[in-house]
Amino acid sequence: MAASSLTDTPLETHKLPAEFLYGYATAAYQIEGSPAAAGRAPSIWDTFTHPDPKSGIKHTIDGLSGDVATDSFNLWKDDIALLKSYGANAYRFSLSWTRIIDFKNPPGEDGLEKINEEGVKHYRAIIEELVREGITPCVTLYHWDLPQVLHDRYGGWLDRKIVNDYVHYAKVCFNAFGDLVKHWITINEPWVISVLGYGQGVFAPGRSSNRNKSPEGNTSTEPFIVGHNIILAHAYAVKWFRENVAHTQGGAIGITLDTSFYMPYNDDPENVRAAQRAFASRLGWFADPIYKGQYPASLKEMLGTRLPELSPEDATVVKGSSDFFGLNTYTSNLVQDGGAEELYGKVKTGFTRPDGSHLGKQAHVSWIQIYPPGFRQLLNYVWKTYGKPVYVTENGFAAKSDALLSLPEVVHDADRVEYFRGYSNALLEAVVLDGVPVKSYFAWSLLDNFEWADGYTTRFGVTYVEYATQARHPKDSARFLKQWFEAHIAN
Ligand code: PNW
Repeated sequence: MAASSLTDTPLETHKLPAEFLYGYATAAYQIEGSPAAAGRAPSIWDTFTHPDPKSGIKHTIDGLSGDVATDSFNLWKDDIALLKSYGANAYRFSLSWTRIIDFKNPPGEDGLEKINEEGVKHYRAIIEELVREGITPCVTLYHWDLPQVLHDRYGGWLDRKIVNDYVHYAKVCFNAFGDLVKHWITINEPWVISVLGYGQGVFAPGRSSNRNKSPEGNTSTEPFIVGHNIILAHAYAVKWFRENVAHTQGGAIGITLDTSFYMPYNDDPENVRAAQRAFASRLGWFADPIYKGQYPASLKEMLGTRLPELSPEDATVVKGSSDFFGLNTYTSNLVQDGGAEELYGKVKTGFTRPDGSHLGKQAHVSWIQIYPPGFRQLLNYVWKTYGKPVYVTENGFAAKSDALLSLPEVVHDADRVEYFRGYSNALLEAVVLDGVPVKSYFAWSLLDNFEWADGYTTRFGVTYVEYATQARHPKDSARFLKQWFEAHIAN
């Protein structure tokens, strides 16, 4: 490490490379609304957010769904204009599987549904507009909106049959958009899908292994089966891409994984090992097979036969199946040994140091505090451990003020500015001082939007959305990021 901090040399000598991608991220179900438009069929998130009213169950805090969201199915041109006004040169968004493939009609003899041309046309228009505006489209194929039909047919991610359906969908997207799209993300956050969807049951499809403990009192195998099938679906789609698209159309393809930075609570060896286990359970579970060809030893040891085996044939497809390391990260955690929950590697995580101080400012959500040094260390950890260029595909903050204030004060999101100031400088330090090849930074999110189980009560946007009118109001954080990246990307 040449210098320990950027303040050792003048700031203007430090720049990100000219081709660095700076922009914002969103996801289809969180912004689009219009669930039935252009021939779209329901996903598991539509079902999850509309439970039978007689049951009295609510899966979102405010009881609301993504039916309207930020109405971006209709307002996408306004969204692109916003991106432009924020100086973004890239946009990460996801496609809705059930708008692109026609799940309203039965499958053909091959068991696969046909293309829904209307849906393809919709996304084609968005992608063309982005390219016209000089904004690089970075497309996520799967951001949690599994076709309900496939969940009903064979259990969705619980069955290996999903690999065939996912690859079919991916092929359709590569063929339809691959002339313009050169950055593909296969799947967003397998850990969240597996653990929150099939372990804790707080996300769709709401399956909780707590209801289904094995005789030893362990959590069930479902999250690990789901995780396994996600890895395979990703890898077989990439195999097809490389064999059929890469040579003619070019482009990079990879997966996005999510993690916090895990630090031992103190130097007690038990806690040092616990932090390693936390990484193995959150990140290594997916990253080790994909970048190294096998599951982490600590996970195999903890789960025994409940962790599916990666067959030699699959392992050759899985190993090396990501051109880059897509990273979503929001915070850091202090880790202590203990805790029964296998899904978290049997550790306890927190933000409070032994002396009682906190890592940083608390977000509106319980799981985030501001700790920029952890971001720099995480970028170093990922690069050293997995050896691939890093695309930061999400990073962001839900400020308390967003939930408390109303217009016009709410756009002065000082806490979010503090977060982005710290994290952007940490990114720069990782790149210019530590030599970590970071290729992109996508802030989460372009807009306040449907924040999954939090409904609309949690706002991550750099743009305030008045949901009654869909009016968009740029927050101070949008101005901050625009200026920061203007100053720190080389010409
Ligand atoms: C990510 N956790 O989800 C998703 O990719 C986004 O869709 C989401 O809106 C954003 O982060 C903010 O939450 C996560 O509990 C959800 O650790 C939960 C966790 C992490 C990421």
